[in-house]
Amino acid sequence: MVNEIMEKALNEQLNAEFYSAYLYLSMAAYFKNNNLPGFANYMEVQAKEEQDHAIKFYNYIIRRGAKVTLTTIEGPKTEWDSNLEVMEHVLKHEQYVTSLINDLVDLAIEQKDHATNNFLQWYVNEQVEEEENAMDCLAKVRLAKDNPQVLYDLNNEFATRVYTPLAPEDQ
Ligand code: OFO
Repeated sequence: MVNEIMEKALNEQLNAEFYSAYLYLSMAAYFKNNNLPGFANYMEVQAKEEQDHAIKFYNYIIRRGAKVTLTTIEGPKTEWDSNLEVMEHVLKHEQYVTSLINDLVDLAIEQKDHATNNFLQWYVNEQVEEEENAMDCLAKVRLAKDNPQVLYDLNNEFATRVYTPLAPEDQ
């Protein structure tokens, strides 16, 4: 059982993960409209992964005998000034998500909810990867900024990203 304070916080993070999925889907649409289908593919895969992050919270809340409360998902930004601005936004967003996860861990410790703390460690590790990927993409897009050939190659590279669902034990 999780207490009401944890239940509320876990539901908020469930919503935040769906917001991340919305945000990345919005970025995918931006890239589609700007004739960068590889970039769009990268963001579509990212959006699917964010849905997995959300469903992992959903499953955990239910397993702990608490109530899932789905609420309105805020509409994300739909326009950016450049590819570079999108990638800067991705990194900033992932750093923000890391801060949300860290706050949740702090709360679980404060509430002496060791099971939830343990559950959240998956997200702590995931955020290391998320920030690393975002930094990597940003560095590549910086290189491509004034070089159409690099941009073309990068678009092809991003086209190869494939969605892999979470393993059943991680869902
Ligand atoms: Fe991008 O890691 Fe979840 O939100």
